[in-house]
Amino acid sequence: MRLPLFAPSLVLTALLAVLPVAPAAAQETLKMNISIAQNSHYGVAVDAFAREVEKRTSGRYKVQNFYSGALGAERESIEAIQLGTLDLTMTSSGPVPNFVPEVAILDIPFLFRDYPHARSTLDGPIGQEMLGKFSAKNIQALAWGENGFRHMTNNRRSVAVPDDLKGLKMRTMENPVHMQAYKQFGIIPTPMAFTEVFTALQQGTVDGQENPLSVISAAKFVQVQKHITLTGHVYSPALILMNKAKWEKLSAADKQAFAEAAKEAVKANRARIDEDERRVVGELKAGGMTVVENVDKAKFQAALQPTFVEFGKKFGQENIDRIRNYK
Ligand code: EAX
Repeated sequence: MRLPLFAPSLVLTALLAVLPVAPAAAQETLKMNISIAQNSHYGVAVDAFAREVEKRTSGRYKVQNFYSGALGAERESIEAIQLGTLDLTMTSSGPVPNFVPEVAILDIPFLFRDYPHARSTLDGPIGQEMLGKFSAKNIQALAWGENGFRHMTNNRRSVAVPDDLKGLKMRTMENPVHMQAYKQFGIIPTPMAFTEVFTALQQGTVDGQENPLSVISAAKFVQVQKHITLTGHVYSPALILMNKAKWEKLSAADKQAFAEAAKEAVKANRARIDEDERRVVGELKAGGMTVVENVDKAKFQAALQPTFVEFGKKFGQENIDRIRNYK
């Protein structure tokens, strides 16, 4: 059979339609990875970051976001940023002390009174000075973001007092400060990457976990956990990190653009947390979880007293007090 004469031109037209149009100016796409879902307090932040970077560099830089640990968990992301195989991440402070030990002081339980205290400390000289510590580790820390105050969930029992935590097998972050404190509670800490937690809870590898309401909601833990207690036992900061060589390559104006974009990201991040703090408890109750809301936090704090003495020696009590009393 003879092919109709117009066939080649049709093929050409079809091909042209699917070929991408070449960009007018040189353009670089940077990869950014987060370990939790797009519909989350990190998702809104990295989306805002991408939007602002593109806008503020007139499209010369684009940020392509990957969610739910598509390019790895948090520790892997930080390693990849050091190596330069990943450009950017927003991560909790969880695995960070393994890279920048000075920052571990922020992971001490009951260090911050409330959100305004934590935010103003991180935005002020204490937080800004700590951001500078990353550069010796081949990382440019663009900004402190936020993960939130962490609460305990589990499948064994409703936790009202610290003694109720004894013997619970809980997934913890790969964070030495958290693990030391949770042992003091009588918890059996099982460190693992966040990307493995849902399955571990579902299969009963661990009884519980602890995370801010924003994470508990984004990860749909209501499907695999029965009890939550609003212990608010530790504030969990987050960070926007970038490969240092990529940062150094930016012009002064582009550095400014990235820094401003990071600020916008943090705004979106904190606004979503404020909203989650109002919304999520209702969502968990509606999903069938028992919620212990009125917690005698002083009891939980008192239970950690021996650990606080240890932390005082390790980090310097005056450094801890400087943060505790920051106004
Ligand atoms: O960064 O690992 C964790 O529990 C973190 O809080 C979570 O992934 C968000």
